Amino acid sequence: MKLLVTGGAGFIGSNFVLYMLKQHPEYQIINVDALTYAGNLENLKLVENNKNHTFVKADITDAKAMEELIGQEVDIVVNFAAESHVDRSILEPDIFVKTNVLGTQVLLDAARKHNIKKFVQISTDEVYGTLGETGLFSETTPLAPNSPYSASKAGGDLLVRAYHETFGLPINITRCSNNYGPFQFPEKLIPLMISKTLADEQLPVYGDGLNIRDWLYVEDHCSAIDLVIHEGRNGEVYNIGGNNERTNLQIVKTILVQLGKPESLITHVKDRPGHDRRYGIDPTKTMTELGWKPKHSFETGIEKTIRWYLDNKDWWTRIQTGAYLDYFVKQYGERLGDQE
Ligand code: NAD
Ligand code: TDX
Repeated sequence: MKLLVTGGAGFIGSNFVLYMLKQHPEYQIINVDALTYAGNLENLKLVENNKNHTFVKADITDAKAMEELIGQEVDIVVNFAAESHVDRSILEPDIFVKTNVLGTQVLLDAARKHNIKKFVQISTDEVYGTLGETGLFSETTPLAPNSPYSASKAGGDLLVRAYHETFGLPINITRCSNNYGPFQFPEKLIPLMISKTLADEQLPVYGDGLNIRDWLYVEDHCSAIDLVIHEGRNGEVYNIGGNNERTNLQIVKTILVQLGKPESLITHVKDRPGHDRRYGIDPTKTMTELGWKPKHSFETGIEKTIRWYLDNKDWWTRIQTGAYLDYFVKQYGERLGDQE
């Protein structure tokens, strides 16, 4: 089996490559990534010398490059490549449309041309918009994205659906809740708060901190995708989540307790525009149809994650330089001067 994994130097993509080469050592993986600010080859050190892993630096919007790669007898395309950070999409929506919509369409065309066996689109629960205090997102919840990021992901999903309906391309779409774990770029809530807590810096909590996210340890997301690849029914969408809803304040306080730091580090800052209040995934279909079950509770997952960031300080301190710092000032400079 030959897989083309896009975005495999990013957070979930690199975890997935490592997971698949462990679960299926005989599979061949072509890993294509443009190495944007979020792509980091250090994540793939463990498989650097693995003959079944080939890394290619290329952009998924490059039609010629994608056709050449998929033309190498690829069986399955798993598309992780994306611009993934909501705050960045508010500052710079255009690159989100380019990568998440156009990039997906370029891949779909190449996949169609070479008659691949399946195209798996890695999407997100954010395409469903926001929930009130009750209810959960199911696969039939209407799409109602609220940020340029989630709108661009929904656009990608709709193209995947259309290529299935119009051209008969075999596809699955997965929609997972918030992931956390090793190799997550320290702009996202959990690694950002861990790194700032360790530096005794202010912890910027948006608004009242009572927005709710549904958290899943990244390895459990990878095991679900593995099942979708092998067992997913053609044309179907699968929601992935572990029923671990927490407010942002609960997350931050958990990190503070585990690192033995005071709550006085918490700083409420101006809210994210269009900030979705609550996400919650109903994973029943993935669990009953595919037999998927997450291995980690939030408690075991967060403990493992904090341990990883403690043990791999070099990894994230190296990231905290150059382009990342420029972005950091643009994103937080104003907010930290505008405390509530
Ligand atoms: P990430 O930002 O860590 O990684 C994205 C990767 O894609 C990076 O390695 C980057 O270099 C690469 N990339 C970006 N633009 C590219 C392009 N034009 N061509 C080729 N490569 C490109 O993101 P992540 O958190 O690992 O998310 C991976 C996927 O999972 C995304 O599609 C995201 O929408 C989805 N998702 C993420 C979460 C989450 O909580 N992080 C939850 C559900 C779904
Ligand atoms: O500094 C912060 N302070 C804060 O209060 C940051 C970075 C975030 N937050 C809040 C905003 C959200 O309510 O924490 C919550 C989580 O924020 P992010 O880590 O930015 O994630 P989110 O916006 O929920 O989106 C994530 O989950 C779904 C991923 O980034 C997406 O790629 C994925 O699709």
